[in-house]
Amino acid sequence: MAEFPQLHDAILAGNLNAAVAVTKEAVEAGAEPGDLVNNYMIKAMEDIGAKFEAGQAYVPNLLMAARAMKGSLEILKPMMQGSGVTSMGKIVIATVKGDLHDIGKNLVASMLEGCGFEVINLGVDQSDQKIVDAVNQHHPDILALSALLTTTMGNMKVVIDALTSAGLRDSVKIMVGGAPISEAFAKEIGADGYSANANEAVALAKSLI
Ligand code: B12
Repeated sequence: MAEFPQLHDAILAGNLNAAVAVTKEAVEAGAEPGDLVNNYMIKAMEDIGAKFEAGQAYVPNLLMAARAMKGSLEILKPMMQGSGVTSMGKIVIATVKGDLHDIGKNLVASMLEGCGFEVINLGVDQSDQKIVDAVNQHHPDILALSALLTTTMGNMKVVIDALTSAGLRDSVKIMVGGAPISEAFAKEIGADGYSANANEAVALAKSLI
């Protein structure tokens, strides 16, 4: 199987043009989107995160890496989406208030869409009120919440409490994820499920429905 280390390096360096070019080349060479995402792209984001933590990279580097990752994902997204003819169920997905991280959430959304779910992606920094309004409006089978910061993960509980107050908690299953989230945390806040990555998120969504 062909290897594409340049894809990892382009995202790590935050080089959007190179990331897009290598992604296109890889697709033309017959690479599987899942292979590119899991083996090169996510690895590059982990590596830039580790550099940031070690003081060897700064916020602009994170932003550039994120932009390159998104550029590659845009090319792969159509290949990850199914025919959309039948729906496995409806999912509203959002990153909670105060949190601007959306790469993982969008990856989860793309995988879910690819596996036949109808996905309504609310975006980042979504308040409990906005999320409650969306649940009220769309009546999803599942609400999927993402948080990447230890300072914002508590807002998942705020959303669950707001749904309970609005009398909507029992109408929707709630799944949560993001780097600082764990199974234990999901249980603690009263969510119905947690998964560590986009592949497992699909299996989880199927099991919840
Ligand atoms: C890119 C990035 C940014 C970008 C985000 C761009 C964007 N559009 O998303 C920018 C530059 C904006 C950013 C800003 C900040 N960031 Co930042 N960021 C990252 C970085 C490097 C990568 C995140 C990422 O995209 N990973 C790749 C994706 C694919 O992985 P993922 O998000 O974890 O998602 C997967 C799973 O978690 C799961 N998942 C995710 N969501 C969901 C949802 C559900 C329902 C399910 C089931 C699964 C699931 O599936 C996904 C796919 O497999 C991480 C480091 C890291 N290694 O995580 C730091 C990191 C998250 N950031 C961090 C920090 C500190 C910040 C800032 C505070 C920095 C600053 N001083 O300004 C700000 C906060 C801004 C804000 N208010 O949100 C810290 C968080 C520390 C902590 N414990 O809270 C990290 C861990 C870096 C570090 N090592 O210190 N960041």
